[in-house]
Amino acid sequence: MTVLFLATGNEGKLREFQELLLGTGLLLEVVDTRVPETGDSYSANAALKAEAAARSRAGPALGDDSGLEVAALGGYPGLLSARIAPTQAEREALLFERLCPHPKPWRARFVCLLALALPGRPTLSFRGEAAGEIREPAGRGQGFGYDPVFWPSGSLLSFAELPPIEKHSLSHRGAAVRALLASGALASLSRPSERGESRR
Ligand code: ITT
Repeated sequence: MTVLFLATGNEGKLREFQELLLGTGLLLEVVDTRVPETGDSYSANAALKAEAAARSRAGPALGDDSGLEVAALGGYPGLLSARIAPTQAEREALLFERLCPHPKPWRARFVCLLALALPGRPTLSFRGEAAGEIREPAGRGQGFGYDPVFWPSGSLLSFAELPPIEKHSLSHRGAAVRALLASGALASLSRPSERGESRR
């Protein structure tokens, strides 16, 4: 089985990648790189994470940089989504404090940039987005991060309340992983015998 390293310290992301990559024949192994996210874009930060993991393990690695962008706040917290306050409860409190003066609906989107670093080859990048709105939290204790306060467009449930398979069908991460799978870049990692091809 081919090992694919995943550069993350976020358990919620790990669980989602395990679910999204089920059936690909790839074995995910976490590398907590803790690289400083000094890039000025999701794409740059995702590449920093993936390349650090690929370098340290000398193998193919994925990095995910994602964020929540609220239209009325000019895209805040965006790149800073994980860093506007020390705990998730404080991040949400800050978000609602800023949103309070603005009329509802509070339109927002999640963005996910996925970098695939392959030793000796250029890093590839895949993007996914999910449109929706911010509402009072529902489904606390389920999902992760901002899931309880985000309702994808057309859904009666928050990301936290949706069964994982339904979240994946609507989510920014699900879309980025589908783009990655469609590119064929992962298929090229597994050995021919694992792809069902006969050896000569
Ligand atoms: P890494 O170790 O992978 O960098 P992180 O939590 O620091 O983990 P980011 O820098 O990409 O991740 O920050 C993304 C922020 O957005 C972070 O607070 C996440 O919890 C949140 N987030 C990303 N995807 C999410 C999702 O699907 N649902 C809820 N919150 C999400």
